[in-house]
Amino acid sequence: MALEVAAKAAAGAPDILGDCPFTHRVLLTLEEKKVPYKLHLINLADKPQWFTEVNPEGKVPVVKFDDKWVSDSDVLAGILEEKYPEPVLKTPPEFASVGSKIFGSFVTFLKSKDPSDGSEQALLNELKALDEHLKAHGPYIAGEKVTAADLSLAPKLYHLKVALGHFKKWTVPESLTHYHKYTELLFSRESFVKTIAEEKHIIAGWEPKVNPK
Ligand SMILES: N[C@@H](CCC(=O)N[C@@H](CS)C(=O)NCC(=O)O)C(=O)O
Repeated sequence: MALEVAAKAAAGAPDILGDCPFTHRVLLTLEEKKVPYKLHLINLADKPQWFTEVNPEGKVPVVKFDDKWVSDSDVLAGILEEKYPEPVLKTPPEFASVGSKIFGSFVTFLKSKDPSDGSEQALLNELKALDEHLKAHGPYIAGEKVTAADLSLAPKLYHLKVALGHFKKWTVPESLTHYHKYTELLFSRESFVKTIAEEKHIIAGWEPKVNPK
């Protein structure tokens, strides 16, 4: 039976899958494990009553297991690994936190209006560290096979590419060749292509955070 998944709908387009990187991570995990699922698209600007009743925190993603809705993409990735062990996606513990500071650095730089506040350099340092890691261990974070750490990072790196390209005309330096090979591999996976939000929805999602009224 298909698992029920509540996912973010696109801002201003409630019938289209939206731009939440945490929802995307869960969908990637389901796709990689070939678990059938049924999407409930949630308009976060006007949450349906059933959704806030089963999930008072009001965040997506949530997935229904045995009549209970469970939130948080970290928790969900862990449960999916236990319930659907094939293919194994668990990242070896020594690699589990690789790249984990990139999203925070990206958001700080994206929102920054002060070119001398060091936020660009802080992001570059994190991207270079990932590039070095991939050079030593790649092509994926834990080697030849995709694991949970890659599926967590892929949507965030896609947001980085789309949002920094749009709002700052900024791109990751060409010199980070292992990083670029890695994102090409991730973004061309069947699971990713099937679950990706449109660029215009990613941009619309970031707009109020980059240019608050
Ligand atoms: N730690 C959570 C974060 C989930 C999260 O922040 N989701 C956002 C959308 S990307 C959300 O639902 N925000 C609630 C809102 O905008 O009302 C996870 O990993 O699942």
